[in-house]
Amino acid sequence: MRLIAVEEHFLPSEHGKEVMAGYGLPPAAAGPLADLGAGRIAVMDAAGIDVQVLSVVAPAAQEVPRPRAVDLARALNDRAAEAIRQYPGRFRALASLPMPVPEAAAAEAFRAVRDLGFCGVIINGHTSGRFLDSAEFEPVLAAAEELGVPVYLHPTYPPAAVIKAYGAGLDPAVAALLMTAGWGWHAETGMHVLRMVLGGVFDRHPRLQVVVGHMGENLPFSLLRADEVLSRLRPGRESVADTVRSHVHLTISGYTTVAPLQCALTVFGADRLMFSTDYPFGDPVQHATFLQTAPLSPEDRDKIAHTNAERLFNI
Ligand code: GRE
Ligand code: ZN
Repeated sequence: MRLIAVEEHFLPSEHGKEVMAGYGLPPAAAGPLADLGAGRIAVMDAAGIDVQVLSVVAPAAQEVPRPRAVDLARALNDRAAEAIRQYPGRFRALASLPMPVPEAAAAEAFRAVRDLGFCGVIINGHTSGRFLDSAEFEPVLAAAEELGVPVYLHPTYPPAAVIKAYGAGLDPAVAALLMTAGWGWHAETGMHVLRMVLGGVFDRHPRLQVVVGHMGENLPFSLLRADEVLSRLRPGRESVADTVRSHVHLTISGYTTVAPLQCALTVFGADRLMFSTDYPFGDPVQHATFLQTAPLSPEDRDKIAHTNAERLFNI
């Protein structure tokens, strides 16, 4: 069974300090993130992964002061393009974008997809506290829609006000994890998707497709509750749940237990779910074993393993 993993991170060592300034990475991640060579290919082979869709770890170029963000995003994308050339068929990539300069971000999306052959773009949550329903990001969303590629909406570190409010009174190391991979990232990214719906993004961009990781960033569990509360605000219009289910795809990254998988399948269906491992934060063998052993029909397993990604990302 062909296996395509669609949320797989890298970070060239020469850009590590600049991308992660002010944020902490697990120290063990630095080596695997920087490796786009034989070591990464060996990890993929050991897990039976045929293709990694590469993306720079959050926040990539998003919190770098302009205009430097523009050159940084180009350099990061050029590095991914080099890896694709070096290992034909094993890598594809999502473009990192200089979101602080939206016009340049749109231009970089065009360059990455048209000139470098990338299969989508990745946006790491808010940009200095501003979300994708904000008018300033319209050129970026219009570019993705025109190019016919999905926007991977990945979590990032929370806005300063959130860190202050939710971190108060906690050990800083505990607060840092609670507000990110331990819970907050998933709450915030699910909320970001709902902001996009309520802010009219999908009315303005009816062909736009978004991908969220982490088994749907809490959306499968809470979408119908949100629908009941929020659809009342939009009488006569498509329901919030239907809008989400026609514009959002999910990947499993970091979730390797059956209950969330079944919830995602029940609420979103097998045509909108894809495999990913969140490398190097998730273990590729654990994720691949989960996909192989989870209670799925052969048809659904195939869709999740590769056919959905082939269709959505044109791989
Ligand atoms: C992720 O990309 O999802 C991630 C990080 C850092 C730590 C944990 C994690 O970027 O899941
Ligand atoms: Zn990730």
